Amino acid sequence: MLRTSSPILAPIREKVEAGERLTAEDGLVLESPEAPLPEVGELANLVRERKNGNAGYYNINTHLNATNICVYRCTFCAFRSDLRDPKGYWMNDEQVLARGAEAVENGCTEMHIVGGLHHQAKYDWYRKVISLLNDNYPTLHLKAWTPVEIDWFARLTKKPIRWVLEDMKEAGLGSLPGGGAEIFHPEIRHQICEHKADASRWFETHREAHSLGLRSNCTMLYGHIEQPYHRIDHLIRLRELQDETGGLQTYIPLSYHPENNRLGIERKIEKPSGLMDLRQMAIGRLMLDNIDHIKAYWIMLGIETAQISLSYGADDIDGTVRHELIYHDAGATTPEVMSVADIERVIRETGREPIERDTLYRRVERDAESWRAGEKIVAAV
Ligand code: V47
Ligand code: SF4
Repeated sequence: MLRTSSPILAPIREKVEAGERLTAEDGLVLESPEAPLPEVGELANLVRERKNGNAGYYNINTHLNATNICVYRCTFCAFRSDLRDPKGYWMNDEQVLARGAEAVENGCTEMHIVGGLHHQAKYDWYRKVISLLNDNYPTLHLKAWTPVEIDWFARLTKKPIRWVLEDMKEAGLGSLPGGGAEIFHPEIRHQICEHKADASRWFETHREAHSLGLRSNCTMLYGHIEQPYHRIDHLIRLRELQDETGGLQTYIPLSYHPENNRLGIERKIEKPSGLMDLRQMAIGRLMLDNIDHIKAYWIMLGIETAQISLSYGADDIDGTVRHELIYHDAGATTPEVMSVADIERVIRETGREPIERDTLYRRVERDAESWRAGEKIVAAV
């Protein structure tokens, strides 16, 4: 029995206890300052426990951003660079391969690959990033390209999204990360990333990926110029896709970071508070009743907030990570990498049992020299 007692949350508490789906109106109640955060968190924690027991998932992974040069100018982005900016870089085959070697050396099961849309790069260069890594390091799962990139490749090749995904899959693509979602509602999307793939292209990409047997993740970038109803609209759209395809593995709420980007510099938007971070974590868990996992990305949240998040709906804190740029360029002060011993300690301190998973949420079993992915960890829905 829960201890929640706030009248505004009573009808929601009844639904959560009965395992019933929450409506958009319920979502707006959860967003309201009158809904006490500890009680919202308690409800989310109930759902987390029901779905994932005492598990605290992590993986051993690394990031690759093979170029930061980008034709787009998203107003929240601190990572991108112009073509002639000294900060700009574009990796060659040797540099990409060196990252693969380093990843395998460090025991990684996953490489997270996203980046800019370079003005001069041809489609074949992006394909080669995948095929080079897959051919030389076949044990690495390549979680690569957001719908923004897949849409760009479709424009470059003048082919449908499905063709691009099939071709990338043949090259070695393993799954899609959750980025590029930002805020789907056009009132906000037009202001923060007006030219890149819109909501319908984002959904088309994930829908096609799922129909090809690829799994994917999803995100929401919150805490800038959006209102609560934009966030709830975003979550409901994700829930509808999941009802249709079942291909989304995890939801990652992304907290806006204001340094070195236009929203922060020109519009003076500040970083959301830790309380806002926890509320968004909990609301994600409560609204997305059909997605198995909620990720508290420690690089972005900070280790302490990621730990608390494991009692506010999250069951995963992402990976050991290495070479992260997107959040560090935008002001994140978290370490560049966490060792396996540290990540396990961080999870254990919260009372959860650390479980190493691969990208597809299969338990990873290791001996001294090698590892293998075991059975899929099935979350109770
Ligand atoms: O799409 C960019 C966001 C995303 C900022 O799938 C920013 O496992 C806050 O999607 N402040 C990329 N957010 C990161 C991402 C991700 C991260 C970890 C795991 C997974 C996964 C996916 O980062 C972008 C954008 O929404 N972003 N700049 C910023 N200044
Ligand atoms: Fe380019 Fe992605 Fe940054 Fe937008 S968020 S400017 S698409 S790198």
